[in-house]
Amino acid sequence: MRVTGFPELGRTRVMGVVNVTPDSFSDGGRHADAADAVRHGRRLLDEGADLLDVGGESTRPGAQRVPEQEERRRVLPVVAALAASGAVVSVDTTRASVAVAALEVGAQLVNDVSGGLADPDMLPAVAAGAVAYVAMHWRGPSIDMQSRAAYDDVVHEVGAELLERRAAAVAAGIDPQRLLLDPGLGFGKDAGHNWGLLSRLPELAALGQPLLVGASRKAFLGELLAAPTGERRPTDGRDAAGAAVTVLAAQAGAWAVRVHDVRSSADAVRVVAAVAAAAAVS
Ligand code: PMM
Repeated sequence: MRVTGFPELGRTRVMGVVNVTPDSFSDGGRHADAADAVRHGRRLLDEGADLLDVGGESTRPGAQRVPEQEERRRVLPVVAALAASGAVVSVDTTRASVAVAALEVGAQLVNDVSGGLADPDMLPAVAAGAVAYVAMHWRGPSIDMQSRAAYDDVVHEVGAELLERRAAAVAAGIDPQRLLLDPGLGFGKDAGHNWGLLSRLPELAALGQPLLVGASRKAFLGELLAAPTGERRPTDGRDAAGAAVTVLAAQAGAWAVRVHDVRSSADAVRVVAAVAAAAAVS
């Protein structure tokens, strides 16, 4: 599926995560220093990332908001340095002001986990910037989002709520050709909801917008891979499962997967594309 401003690759893209946060659940603290974060981003590019998602505010369940000035201080130098070296950079923020500042220093995509719900200025700002926008499914701030994890039919409800965000984005002037949707695995969803969404990705793809899927290192993978004692597999032991989700997402035609371990997903999307190409000629 084409997104204006991005060349056709014939396969799912790999978005490498660069969290510049002291408290993100999966890699928090490792790249809190700007120079470290830039080095990490360059390493992810070497490992096959097609684009980098730079974020300065943790969204893990229970997380508190980061003040705007602090978010800017964390994110902008990293976006600027990576964009200046030729990387395609996405900014992971729910604040319009941070998104606009990131676009000014070279970001090409805005990844908003709130789908425009956290900041009323976000959708008009993205429309004015004429860049790609990821609207993720979200039912409220991280501090108490798991209290909203109640669905009769998770795929149906997430799909309907994503279509509402699409309508709002288009009404604000965002070009549908630049709009991506994301089911928001783990955001106001328990493990069963996440597996339900992954089991029916083609229905989400049928909403008609390119999809981004982010399962990397999330708690539901840790629960699946728990030790016999019941202890969840730690985040750094979840990457093979993450690559398996990448295969599922790529087979469903996702535009991109958002991952911490780039190499395994970069390989996985190429395997899926090779099989698809072989199927097309056989
Ligand atoms: N997950 C996280 C952060 N940002 N953005 C999108 N579009 N989709 C996601 O699933 C998503 C996201 C949380 O993960 P992290 O704290 O490891 O970055």
